[in-house]
Amino acid sequence: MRFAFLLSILLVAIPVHAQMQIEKPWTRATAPGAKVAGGYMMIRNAGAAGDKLVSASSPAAARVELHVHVNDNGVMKMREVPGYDVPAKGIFELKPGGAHLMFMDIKQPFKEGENVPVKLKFEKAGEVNAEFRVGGMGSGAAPAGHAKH
Ligand SMILES: [Cu+2]
Repeated sequence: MRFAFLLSILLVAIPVHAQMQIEKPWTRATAPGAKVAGGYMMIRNAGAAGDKLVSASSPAAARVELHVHVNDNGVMKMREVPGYDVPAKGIFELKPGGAHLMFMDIKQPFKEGENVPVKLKFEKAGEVNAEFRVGGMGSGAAPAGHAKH
């Protein structure tokens, strides 16, 4: 009984946010008039339980969708999905040609060198903020000198 009580205090005291790390969040500069942009990152789950990214939002876009690329008879297409599973002690990677955030109806062009703030919402870890570094137009990897978040 007493042990159970102590355990419950310990569980409450552990900050869950620290278990979810967002590494190298980045996006690309957009052409004038472009309305969408992709967002990429590495989600690292240091926790002992699996978690799921269920939504994302940003003041820079009307909404942010979670997309994957699927091969539809040899044609790569984007699909919206309800979430990304991040395994316990594991990673989930968003990268060009794979899973990505989709900034929809961006309010102004993304400019290289700027940061785009994004609020990520996980099923268990709750909200985690990340700054997506804007790389060059058409770049295929995270911009160099990227700060770790
Ligand atoms: Cu997309």
